[in-house]
Amino acid sequence: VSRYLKNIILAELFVPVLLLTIGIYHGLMQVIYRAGVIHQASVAKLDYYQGLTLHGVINAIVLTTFFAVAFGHATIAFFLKQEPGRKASLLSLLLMVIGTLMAAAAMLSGKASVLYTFYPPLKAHPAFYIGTAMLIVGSWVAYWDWAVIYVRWKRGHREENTPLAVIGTLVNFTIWFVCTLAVAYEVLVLLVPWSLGWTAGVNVMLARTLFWFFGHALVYFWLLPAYIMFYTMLPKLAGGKLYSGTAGRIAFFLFLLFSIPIGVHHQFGEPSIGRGVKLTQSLLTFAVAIPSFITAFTIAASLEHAAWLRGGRGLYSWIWKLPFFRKDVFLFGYLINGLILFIFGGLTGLVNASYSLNNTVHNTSFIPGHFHLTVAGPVFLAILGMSIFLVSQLTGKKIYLPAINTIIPYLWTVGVLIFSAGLMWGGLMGEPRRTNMGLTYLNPASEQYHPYWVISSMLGLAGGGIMFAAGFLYFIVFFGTFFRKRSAASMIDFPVSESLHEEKRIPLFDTFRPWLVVMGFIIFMAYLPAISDALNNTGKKAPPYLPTDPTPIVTKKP
Ligand code: HAS
Ligand code: HEM
Repeated sequence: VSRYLKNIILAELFVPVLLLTIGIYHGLMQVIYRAGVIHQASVAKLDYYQGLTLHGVINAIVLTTFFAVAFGHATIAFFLKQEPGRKASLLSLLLMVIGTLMAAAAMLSGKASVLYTFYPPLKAHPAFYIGTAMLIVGSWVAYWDWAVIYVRWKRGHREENTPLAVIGTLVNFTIWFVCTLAVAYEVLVLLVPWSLGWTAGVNVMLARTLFWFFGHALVYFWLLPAYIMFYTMLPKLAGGKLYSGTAGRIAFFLFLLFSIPIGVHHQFGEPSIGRGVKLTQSLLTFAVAIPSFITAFTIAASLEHAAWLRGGRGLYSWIWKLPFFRKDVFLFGYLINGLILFIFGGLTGLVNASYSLNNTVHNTSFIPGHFHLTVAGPVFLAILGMSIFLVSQLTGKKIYLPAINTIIPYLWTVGVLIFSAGLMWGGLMGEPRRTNMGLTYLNPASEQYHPYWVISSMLGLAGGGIMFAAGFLYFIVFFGTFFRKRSAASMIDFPVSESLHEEKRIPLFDTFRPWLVVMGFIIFMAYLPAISDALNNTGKKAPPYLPTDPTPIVTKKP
């Protein structure tokens, strides 16, 4: 790689990981508040909701977007043997960094405690919305540049299968581009004018519907870089081959079809949207699980094949032949732990998606239980592992504390399993999410005290503490590697999995056009009625709440 691209990618890893220190600190604070260890509205001058906003935005929006762009640059350069344009990659980086700094300033000054979903009627300073929009536009710039590189490459390689990692990257950013159009509209047309005081109010239902058009596709934008690693690198790291490259292509294209038209599954409880739309999108949500099931079987088969090559035998005992703790293939440990967590993350997702079951779990701590098994599972572990891998290769520096690096993903996984088990168990007993329970339900001095949730939230605290410890060790390894002496030349050399079977090029699975047409059609059919409902059925005023109290003010004084 050129020095230029190297520096761009390194900046795109360094900036979000530096901010992640704040994000992880607030994760720990969240479990402390939740478990009722402290009974305060703020700690170190940072308010509870301010901290929760910093936690969600930094971990789930900033880190993931920067990483997807950095990894995309590396993937395009490595697999297509052509570096992204200099001007485009610099412009993309600058927009993302300036946007992030604006949003961070708004959050840190306490003027944007609106959580990472920034639903109105919660209102933030315009800098938060504009900064977020700049972060998104910055990622678009990189995508447009890669699309041009791809089209040029394809002209010269018509009969050649596009590398699977490139298909995955382009599918991912196409989903991202389409879904962010809705949130761009929400932010620029509805929220910014309202936040500047130019308009008196917003259609809350429309804003939420537009947000979730984006919001669930967002989770696949987080997930697909990890999937690219599972298909194109994990089998090689395990010492084998990918069982079926065609299965990978089908999975990525299915994500293109089904990632967006399912956002209403976050709005099952909302009165403005009709039952027909909710049922349709509930069923479509089951469809989006199909590419993940395909992935589960394909990757399991690839791992079993690798283990057999290493001499493993038996129905299950082959598993022990996999290179779990080998320092030279440490990335294997990060990826396999992510997959193990995702078995539970996927199953709990299917619980959420079931229209009627959703009633039981919605807005309870079951939901953060689910999503720490997904976004803080395969997604986060893939980001941690690949960020260390890329930093070490690009800077030509050896990994700092390699033995610690090998155990981080295991420690994190144990933490997440305990943490999420606590949250989900509590959630099934009604424990709410996004609530400072230390001030209310877990404060023995409060009339709202609810001792049923003591044990579950303590489990959350224990697991969260272990996650924090793993995060801390990661920072030591990441920054330790970044700042040590260089010992080799800079390069990018991904471990590339070959396909087990000779694979002929099937044109349908190597072209975007038909898939884009079907994607447009399904989105249109699923969302036209949803948007129309949101426009027509706007409700009356919601009861007022105090930020310190989860019950509406009116119910207190009947
Ligand atoms: Fe979700 C809420 C449904 C996947 C993230 N989800 C959320 C929220 C987040 C999130 C952040 O339908 C909260 C939003 C908020 O703040 O309100 N989710 C699903 C479904 C899936 C799903 C059906 N979610 C994800 C992923 C996420 C994520 C991925 C982040 C990256 N989710 C929902 C619903 C809600 C929701 C409802 C709204 C709830 C509410 O009421 O608010 C599916 O895509 C899951 C499919 C996955 C599988 C698993 C496949 C398993 C694999 C592992 C194989 C293992 C191997 C290892 C091979 C079917 C691939 C073998 C091991 C050896 C040792 C050999
Ligand atoms: C929310 C803990 C790491 C993404 C939360 C909540 C807790 C928590 C307790 C609040 C649940 C609630 O009351 O609703 C932790 C701990 C972590 C950690 C202890 C590690 C030390 C992560 C990571 C990610 C993440 C790595 C993503 C990459 C989120 C998101 C929310 C959240 C998106 C939702 C924020 C909101 O409701 O607005 N976390 N977390 N967390 N966490 Fe984490």
